[in-house]
Amino acid sequence: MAKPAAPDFHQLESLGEDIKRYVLSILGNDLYPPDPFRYYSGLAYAIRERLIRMWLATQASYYDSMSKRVYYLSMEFLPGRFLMNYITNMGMEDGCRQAAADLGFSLDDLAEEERDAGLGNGGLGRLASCYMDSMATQRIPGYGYGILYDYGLFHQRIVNGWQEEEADNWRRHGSPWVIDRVEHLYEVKFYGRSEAYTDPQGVLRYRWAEADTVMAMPCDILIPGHGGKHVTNMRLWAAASSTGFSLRDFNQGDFLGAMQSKIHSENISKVLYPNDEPIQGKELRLRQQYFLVAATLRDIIRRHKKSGPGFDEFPDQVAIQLNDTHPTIAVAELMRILVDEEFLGWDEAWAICRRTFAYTNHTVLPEALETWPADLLGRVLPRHLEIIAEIDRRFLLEVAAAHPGDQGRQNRLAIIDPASRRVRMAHLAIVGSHKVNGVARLHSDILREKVFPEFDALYPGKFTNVTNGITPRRWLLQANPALSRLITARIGPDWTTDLDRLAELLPLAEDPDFRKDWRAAKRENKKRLARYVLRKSGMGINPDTLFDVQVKRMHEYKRQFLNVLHVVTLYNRLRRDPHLAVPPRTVLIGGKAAPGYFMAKRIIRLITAVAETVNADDAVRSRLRVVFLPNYCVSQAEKVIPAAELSQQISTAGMEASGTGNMKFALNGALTIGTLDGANIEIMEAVGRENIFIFGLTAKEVEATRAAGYDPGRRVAADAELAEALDMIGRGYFTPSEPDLFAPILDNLLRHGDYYLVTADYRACLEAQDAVNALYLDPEAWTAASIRNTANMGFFSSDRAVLEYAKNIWNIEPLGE
Ligand code: OAK
Repeated sequence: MAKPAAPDFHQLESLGEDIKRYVLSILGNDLYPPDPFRYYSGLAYAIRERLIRMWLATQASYYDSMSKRVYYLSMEFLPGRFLMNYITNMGMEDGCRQAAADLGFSLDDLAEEERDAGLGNGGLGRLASCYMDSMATQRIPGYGYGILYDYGLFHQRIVNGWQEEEADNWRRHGSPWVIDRVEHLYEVKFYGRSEAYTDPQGVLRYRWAEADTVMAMPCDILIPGHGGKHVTNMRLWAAASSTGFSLRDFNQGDFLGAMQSKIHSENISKVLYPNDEPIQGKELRLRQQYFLVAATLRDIIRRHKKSGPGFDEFPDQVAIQLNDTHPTIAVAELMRILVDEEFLGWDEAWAICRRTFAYTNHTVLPEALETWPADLLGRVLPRHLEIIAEIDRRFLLEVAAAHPGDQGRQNRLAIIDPASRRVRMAHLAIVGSHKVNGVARLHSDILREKVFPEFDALYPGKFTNVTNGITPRRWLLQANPALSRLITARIGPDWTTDLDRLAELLPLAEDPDFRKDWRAAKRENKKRLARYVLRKSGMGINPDTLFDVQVKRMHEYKRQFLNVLHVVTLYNRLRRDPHLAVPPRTVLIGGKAAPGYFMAKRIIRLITAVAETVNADDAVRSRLRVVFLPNYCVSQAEKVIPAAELSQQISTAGMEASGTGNMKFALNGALTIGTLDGANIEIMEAVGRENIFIFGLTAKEVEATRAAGYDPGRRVAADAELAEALDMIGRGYFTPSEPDLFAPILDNLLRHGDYYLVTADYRACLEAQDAVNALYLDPEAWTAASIRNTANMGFFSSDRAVLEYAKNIWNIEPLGE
């Protein structure tokens, strides 16, 4: 495929004039002095105008096709920045560079002015955004639906070594990409009660009485596919009060009282919950979930009715994908609409529901399986609790018929746990869907065999796997121009939409000239990252050292602590032997901790403490540097990942559902050091066992080790280097003024059984790191392995993933050209 030709309506000639006009007319600003933020905004509006024209031009074909559509419901999307992604996907890069230069700016500097749209916590939200890009590129007719939070994920600052959170008011300076559709407001109800009545035909029916209402306003963000021929819409709902404010209270002088109900309503879309695991029992979170679901189903049904067919054809026209259990109340809401408002019979409505919904599970952490107290759910959504109880009653009859007399099984499978009276959202999602998928092969096996085996027995064939993927447009083409140019020069540009084509690079791993160019591209990215680190933290890092990177949310199961133990051990070895034959290293670690996650915050403090000590030690500082990268986010990932040489993916086996960072690193030529967890296993199979550093217990061994009663003390006693590292951390070597700071981390390890098995995998991790060092000392062999990583990553494109969903779960054909 040749580079996409810019369609006429891109109108690159007038771009410069358009930018200036927007600075004046939309921003109401002077052109002088030339302020980069103003010019970024002007450019953004100029792009937005072209994008809307494309959207209108392509919508017609979309509607004409009358094809089935998928609705991807997610409480989180994590798009990051839009400008460069739009420009690359629309094929406007050269024109935009020229226009920016004519105005006295570099396009890259303007792009740096954009704030990330951080409307997600991590993996689940970023995956949703990669899927939007791939649906647009692969012309799969669909929509993303979510919430337009006023405040996204907090900004992380490091103050005296500790994480501090700052509110992320991402729209404060305007958001050119968000199109408010004020004309399509919907009402969403909460509270009140369910009221029985008899209709004129004498049938007993139910309605929702005395409810409060909140308005849902759709705000659209358009997502252009690569080549600019197809645009997908991400519709995010913003909450608005239905009543404005109480004039009566206001006139009586109670201004704050008058604002109360307005504030209560608008709180719904105020802020993203900053946890990367479910939030239990928070009423506002439940209201957010229902708000998304109610507004979205109204929109879907409106569109369905407009296109003609009745409800019996609904599942042939509509597929709804539940991104984890967060939007699962949709099962009860669709039943409510069909039975209470459209007057369908229960069985008919239920068949429609089950054929419409599918559910993706993104975690096996037991503490992360979402449940709601029935009382709370019944107070906020009274009719839904009744409907869930009825779904549960009928479902348990099915279970009883299959396993007569097995009350234990009924209790285990029940949607409403009879013991705790909590609603198990995963059970509702499984019962109400036709397919349930995990996000990597191991994860899907664990779901079937360990987490939901009795559901799997009851519904053979319902459980399936779709291994995650990432978009090669953002994560290679756009983030890594140096490597993309090199790849395109050798194999042409088609890899951007057909990632398997990267396999054509394989023979080039044997070509010394190509390896040299490959190393030069990596070095350019390392220099770019070094400039960034210098700018952000004032610290110089050396591009001629091994860049060893672990960036992801801070969580005990991800084992940033194991990484620290390796660093401390390496530090000790270097202090003992300054001539040790290992390559100099820069260890970069970044990630946010949930604000209430005590242990994760302590681990950040440990990393910053170790960094302070190591970096200040003249005896080792030329051989080892440690950097904590504050505020890890999508735009930072775009700089860090292309520069990485070693990618740390070291979770306790069986605990990371898939991981997607692992894919981004390998695609950019980093070698992985990792455990046999999540998608690491499939990455190993793809790139070859000799091009990856695998270590540690397998998921089955983790289970067996725990079952046998693991004793970390014995392991520590038998390993002098491990004992030394733990001892230094435990007695305050890195924080002499606060020697007990890390006692809680060590207690967890040594007194509470080391649940994440850090000590069990320590020695294997060090041996794998020895192999890393040995290979890195042979640059030609390392580079060949790096090329083989990139060349074998075709499978991990999100294009492949969404096409699998379309075929096996949604039953949707991509639209033709
Ligand atoms: C967040 C909240 C609740 C449940 C799961 C998550 C989540 O982010 N899970 C992550 O999803 C990613 C995308 O599937 C996976 O790659 C990660 O392994 C998983 O932790």
